[in-house]
Amino acid sequence: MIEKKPSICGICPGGCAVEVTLEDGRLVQVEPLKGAPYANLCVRGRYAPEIVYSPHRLKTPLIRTGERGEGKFREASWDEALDLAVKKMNEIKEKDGPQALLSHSGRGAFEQSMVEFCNARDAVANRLLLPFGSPNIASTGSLCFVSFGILAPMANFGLPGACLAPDLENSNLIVVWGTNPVTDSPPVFFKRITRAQRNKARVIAVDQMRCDIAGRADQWVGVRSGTDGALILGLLNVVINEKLYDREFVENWTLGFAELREYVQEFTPEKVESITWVPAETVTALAREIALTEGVSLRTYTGLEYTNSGVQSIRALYILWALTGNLDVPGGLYINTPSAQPVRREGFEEPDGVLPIGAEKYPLFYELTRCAQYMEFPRAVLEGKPYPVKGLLINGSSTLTSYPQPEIFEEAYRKLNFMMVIDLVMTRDALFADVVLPSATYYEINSYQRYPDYARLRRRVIEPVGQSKNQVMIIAELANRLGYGHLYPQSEEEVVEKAFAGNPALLEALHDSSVGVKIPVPVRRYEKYEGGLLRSDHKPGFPTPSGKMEIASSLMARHGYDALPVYVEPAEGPLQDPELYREFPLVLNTGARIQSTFRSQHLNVPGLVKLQEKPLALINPIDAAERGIRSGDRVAVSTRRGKVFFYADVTENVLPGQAEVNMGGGNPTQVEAWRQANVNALTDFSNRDPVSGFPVFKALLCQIEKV
Ligand SMILES: Nc1nc2c(c(=O)[nH]1)N[C@H]1C(S)=C(S)[C@@H](COP(=O)(O)OP(=O)(O)OC[C@H]3O[C@@H](n4cnc5c(=O)[nH]c(N)nc54)[C@H](O)[C@@H]3O)O[C@H]1N2
Ligand SMILES: Nc1nc2c(c(=O)[nH]1)N[C@H]1C(S)=C(S)[C@@H](COP(=O)(O)OP(=O)(O)OC[C@H]3O[C@@H](n4cnc5c(=O)[nH]c(N)nc54)[C@H](O)[C@@H]3O)O[C@H]1N2
Ligand code: SF4
Ligand SMILES: [Mo]
Repeated sequence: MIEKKPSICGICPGGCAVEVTLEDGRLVQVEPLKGAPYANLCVRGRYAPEIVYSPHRLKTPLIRTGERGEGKFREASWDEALDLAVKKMNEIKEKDGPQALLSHSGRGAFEQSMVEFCNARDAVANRLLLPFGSPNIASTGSLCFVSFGILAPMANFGLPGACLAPDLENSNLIVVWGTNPVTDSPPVFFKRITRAQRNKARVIAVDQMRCDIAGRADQWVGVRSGTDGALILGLLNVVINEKLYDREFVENWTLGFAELREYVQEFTPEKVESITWVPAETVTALAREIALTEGVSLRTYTGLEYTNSGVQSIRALYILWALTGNLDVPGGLYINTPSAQPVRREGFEEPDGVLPIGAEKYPLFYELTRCAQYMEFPRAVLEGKPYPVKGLLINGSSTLTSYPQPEIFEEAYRKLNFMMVIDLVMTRDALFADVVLPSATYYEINSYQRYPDYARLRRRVIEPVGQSKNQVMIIAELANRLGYGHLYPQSEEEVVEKAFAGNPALLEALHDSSVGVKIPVPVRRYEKYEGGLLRSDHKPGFPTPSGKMEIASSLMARHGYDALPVYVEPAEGPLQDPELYREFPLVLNTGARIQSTFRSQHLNVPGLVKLQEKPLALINPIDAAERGIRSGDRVAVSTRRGKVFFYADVTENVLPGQAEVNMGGGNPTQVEAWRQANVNALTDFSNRDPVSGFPVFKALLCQIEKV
């Protein structure tokens, strides 16, 4: 029997509206849902049938029988596996204290009900361990999003990044800086940018390579990886010295302008050219265009996060937007009023008297996320600093492919008393676990999806594969066994009811609708800082300690960082380490997204692998010619840390002197070429942004040779 149903894509948390085709109850095809809002469908979504029925899916709980990392397991029942997990957790608690357990969640744990019922807000760390007594909740927020989405905007404006939304529809100029919206999931910004471009908005992309969006932009500004901070200070130099800034805004709403004016003097366009490789004329022209165009919006994301001055560079970028009169004006960087989404906090207070690991080393990260910084996990396990950690729970994350120098994390995993992994497939992390639990995909669960202006129910499309379960229910079962199940919903029905508890009429409408229901959105108001709309006391200004936009940030200063958005050269870079540069003469950038994979995922799905069978190292024709390299050649990419093999893609899309290398390889179920190519064996565990603790993934040095 063939059946078509409206549904929500179940492959990533993007929540695209789709129509699924079922043949005798089996998912066979996915298409965009015609006429519905948010009906995007990326190539990964199209391959859903191959993904959900992959032979690599975990089917039952597993208990380790061999050595850690060896991959020997036996099947177990849910009861046996969960009982064992809870027994081990309680043993650690008794012997070493509850803080000796840490949880880490990642990109597989972002489904909305998971985020809202199981995670701490913003940093998406699973808070299961808080009632257990441990403050050690961590997530990929230790290396993603938090710099751009929390630390930088909070230091400047007292607002999270979610409040800063480019008003693309009204822009005359759109600057896309260090992000490739084509790979967003879903690509909502990309669609909006394309539409704006058709309506005559000019688009400029500032990127270390000619990424998709840069190829479609009116202008690509190619910048040496990791040097955006200098470029932005150079733009500020021109804007300030040519008096192109918004004087009224500076006088009334900023703190620290005079110090900034003095600091940017050294960043002349000529000096900036020598640092960033962006021609001095381009620096001057770009500064003038941003300052003189009315309605300039900005979209940025991860491209600036992974350098030695990541947080500061992002702060500088937002400051440039504000000073050029582009903050909260039509066509500019619009400020959404802080949202009043329900936060389920009851029973989830942080335990007293013990801070999560990383809190002392990265105090601002801790203050604003209340999470552990996972980069400090190996030290806690291997050196007992700041105190010993003995147990680890991982959900929806592949840390050994996503964190730098996986061998350091592996060494820590070998020393643990207990480790558990919840995933769809056997990851390299899972090989080290005592207990491995099979998660269902989002096609196999009941839940809901809220968009800014729309809501839908997620209705189970197919039965869970094998004995896999909805991860929210797995967490709830663990909580039950730990004695605090009352803090969690006990069924999927309860999840949905609780999610819309504040709006029963909406829930009723959702139950009656197969495609979803519109939600009213507040009318737009600009320059909200003047009208007291940003602060909880309704006074004019920003919700910062001074009430101003803090160019000189009191929050940064209070934690011992530079108050100004200072630029620091990449620690492993041509200017900072000329001797190393002779040995490793290419600037190394890693991990720009490709469409067919999602970080380490889908490299075991034949249809998607076919789209890019091999992990690539992108290199400019000039550098390739010097090395006798042609596209398709097997090449060794080496850094101070090691050597990994990739395949060359010789392309003008990367700047001469620089290389872009694919990320995601290194997991046991992946096809051979990718499995052998974990780029993070080349990146550096110790080289970090001192504010966020994020690893410097995007500004390193390498050599590439033909094999
Ligand atoms: N060198 C370099 N390294 C990087 C980056 C880079 O650009 N360069 N990017 C960084 C970034 S931005 C991030 S966010 C991290 C990615 O960090 P991770 O979150 O570790 O990334 P993924 O590889 O996507 O791993 C997600 C895991 O979740 C599983 N999963 C998928 N769906 C589900 C589900 O429904 N339930 C459960 N339980 N599991 C599920 C998948 O099988 C997969 O194993 O990597 C970082 N690492
Ligand atoms: N298909 C697909 N989609 C994904 C993911 C995936 O793995 N696959 N990952 C998801 C995740 S975890 C995240 S966090 C988001 C991230 O979303 P984005 O931040 O948009 O990620 P990218 O597409 O890698 O775009 C980053 C851009 O920054 C550029 N860049 C890198 N370093 C620098 C630099 O130093 N300066 C400048 N100016 N540019 C630089 C890169 O060349 C790249 O074009 O995407 C998500 N979407
Ligand atoms: S972006 Fe995510 S939700 Fe949308 S189609 Fe792709 S995989 Fe599915
Ligand atoms: Mo990410």
